[in-house]
Amino acid sequence: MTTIDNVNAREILDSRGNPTVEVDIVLKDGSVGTSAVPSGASTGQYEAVELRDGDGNRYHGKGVLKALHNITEIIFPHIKGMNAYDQEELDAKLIELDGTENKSNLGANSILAVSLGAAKAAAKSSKQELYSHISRSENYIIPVPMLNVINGGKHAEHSSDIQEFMIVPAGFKTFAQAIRAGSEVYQSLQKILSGKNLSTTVGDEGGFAPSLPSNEAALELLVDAISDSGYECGVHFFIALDTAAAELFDPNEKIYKLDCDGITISGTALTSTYQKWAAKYPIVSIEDGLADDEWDDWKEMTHRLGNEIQLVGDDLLTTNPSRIEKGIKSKAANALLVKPNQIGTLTETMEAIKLAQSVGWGTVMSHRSGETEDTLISDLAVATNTGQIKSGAPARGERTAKYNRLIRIEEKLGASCTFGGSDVYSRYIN
Ligand code: 2PG
Ligand code: MG
Repeated sequence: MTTIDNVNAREILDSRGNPTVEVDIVLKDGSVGTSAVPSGASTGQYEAVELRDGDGNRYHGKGVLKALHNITEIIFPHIKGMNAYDQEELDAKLIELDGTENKSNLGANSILAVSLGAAKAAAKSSKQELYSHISRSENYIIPVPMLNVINGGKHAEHSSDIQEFMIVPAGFKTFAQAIRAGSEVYQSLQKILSGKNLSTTVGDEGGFAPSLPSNEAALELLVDAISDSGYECGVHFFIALDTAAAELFDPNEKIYKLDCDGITISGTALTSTYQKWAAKYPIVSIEDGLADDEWDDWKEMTHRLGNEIQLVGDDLLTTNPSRIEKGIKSKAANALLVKPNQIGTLTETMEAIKLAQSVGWGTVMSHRSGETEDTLISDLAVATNTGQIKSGAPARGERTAKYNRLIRIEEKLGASCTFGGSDVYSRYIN
């Protein structure tokens, strides 16, 4: 048993240049675990609350000094002396101290930094890799990366309505080969865009953000970039989308605005659009294809497309076990996007993953659009066998940090791990 002895908390910058929380958890034996919290832009309305100061004189109101104060003055006195190895007991204490459903009292950013920092400190203290501290296994699965190479929606102005166009290199034997191929396609895409006089500047997640005549034009570009790199669609590479549909939805009119296509469209018609695209392009996964309160439309979409396509709930489910239960019961979605900061503790995140996996749903570990250099999600994906991870483009340090960590984990584990590969999508690809 090693107990928590001290806590340091500081404001650092995330990848968008906004402040965020970083914490050091110091144990009695001197081990230190440092954890930094990411931040979303297309934030779901049911996510746990990210506490911001609202003081216009600092960081345009986005400072996190209150969150730091909550860590050092409110949380620390209650967790000093607690066993860092007992993650569940620590997380239960954090939840109790906050006392709200959505962690609005102390802030999910304060709580998560402590929860994850303690896990890292305990791993250090026991001289284990973080993934094996979180979960021991005989055969770990290295997740398939979903590489977001065209950024739109809230992550890039004047680009596609659909937030993320991802290439999925599932048809490879190892993670390292998959990343290499993904990087090659990313570079080919840049050349194609330059050749067409389209912008090669990038969005928040490192993908290109060209102004395109339609959303479908982005799918054409992906197919071209894959074949220009010498790979085959449907064999080496598949395609995944994150529509982030809540951002396009007008709840009064019950319609989705696709500005790039110049149309407004119902949930049923949007589902038909996905069906049409899936017949033409190797799409294996669509995230937040519909808005987060539209349960009936989600049920319809899952009924119509759920045998052919992984339908991932992000804003719909917010890594929240009670919303996941609802999704399972009502047969809305068939996969979970996992973002630790949507729920606020490691224990609850793992509970959400377990719940989804217990009914055979797919699971995708996820970064946020505002990221830090922290690579915990890579270890967590391996520890919990999510089989898939999205961490943006194979470019920009905060994105590649997660992929590079997985390259190192794969190397270290050697024969004790396998790459998720196309098995992950076996029910969707012939
Ligand atoms: C998403 C995420 C991450 P954000 O919608 O899945 O890609 O974006 O962090 O802005 O919510
Ligand atoms: Mg999403």
